[in-house]
Amino acid sequence: AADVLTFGETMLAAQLPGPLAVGAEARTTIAGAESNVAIGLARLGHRAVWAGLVGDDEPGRLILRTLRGEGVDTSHAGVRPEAPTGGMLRERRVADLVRVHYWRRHSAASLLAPPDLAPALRAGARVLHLTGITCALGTGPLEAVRDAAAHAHAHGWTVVLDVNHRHRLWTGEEAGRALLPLLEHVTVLIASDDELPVVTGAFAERPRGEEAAVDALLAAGVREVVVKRGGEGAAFRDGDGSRHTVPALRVPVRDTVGAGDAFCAGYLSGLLDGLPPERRLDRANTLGAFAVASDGDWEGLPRRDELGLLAAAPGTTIR
Ligand code: ADP
Ligand code: KDG
Repeated sequence: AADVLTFGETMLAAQLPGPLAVGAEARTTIAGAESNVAIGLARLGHRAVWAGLVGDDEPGRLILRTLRGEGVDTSHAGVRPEAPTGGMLRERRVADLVRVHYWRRHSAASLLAPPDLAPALRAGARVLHLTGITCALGTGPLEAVRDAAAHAHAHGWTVVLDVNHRHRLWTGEEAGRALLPLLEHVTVLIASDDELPVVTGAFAERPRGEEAAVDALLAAGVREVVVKRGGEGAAFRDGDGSRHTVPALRVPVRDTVGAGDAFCAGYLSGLLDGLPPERRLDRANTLGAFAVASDGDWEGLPRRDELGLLAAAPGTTIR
């Protein structure tokens, strides 16, 4: 069986070093939070399955070819001729300000429904990885997430939910309504500190602090809560009362997009390797640092033998 099953929308992505409106040249690649996680895991030698839908088009072929080339299992991915693969464009507007545009409405990925996942769920995995992005794609994808979470929970898999709030896709209230009912199935919840209100239903009331938000999540039955704090690192708490905080690695920042997904891949890798919480956070921070210190979401992620690379002195040439 697989180590990790994940699914969601992967898009054709164009990366522009300047504004589109004046004709900046683009680099084409693929982007998608779940496939970023799958690639991060595959690079570390874990068996990751990505089970999303693409269109029967060139972007779809680029996505499947890239994932296969990275060693991600796509045997449960689907091709849908009736809808196109989604797309996104990222323009570096000024130095460190990046603007994102999506073309994902009515995309092949948004056609996902529970039957699409049945074979992958039957095949089994140790961990199910879910994100809030998939839940935001429509009622079919949300139902697919719900069914997968219930199935995985019932079969004793570890269920990991990364909140990954995308305010371009839905509001915090909408996200809360979709995500709160999932919590009963969630083993590990991963969120940025600013995303916590989405999953505690607190956006409508007075905002709660991080401590109270994590209390609420643990009370809802989540076993572990992992909070990402950007350049500050990350924190962990579980239902048994243990807590850990681990600082981020100090690296030059090139491109922060994808840091959260890399972090998640690192955390899952640590879980699969049976590491204790503090060392899971270490590996998560290490992958997050690789993502921010390199261009692209996933291109710069480490293989297992490269995990120690960031400890080298700045400016080192590896010969
Ligand atoms: P997201 O990308 O989901 O918003 P964060 O910005 O919190 O998530 O970043 C995720 C993780 O990436 C952090 O917890 C940390 O491990 C790493 N990270 C983010 N920013 C930096 C940074 N400036 N330097 C080093 N590591 C970083
Ligand atoms: O986490 C990185 C993602 O933002 C990117 O790969 C595309 O899935 C994506 C999204 O919805 O923004």
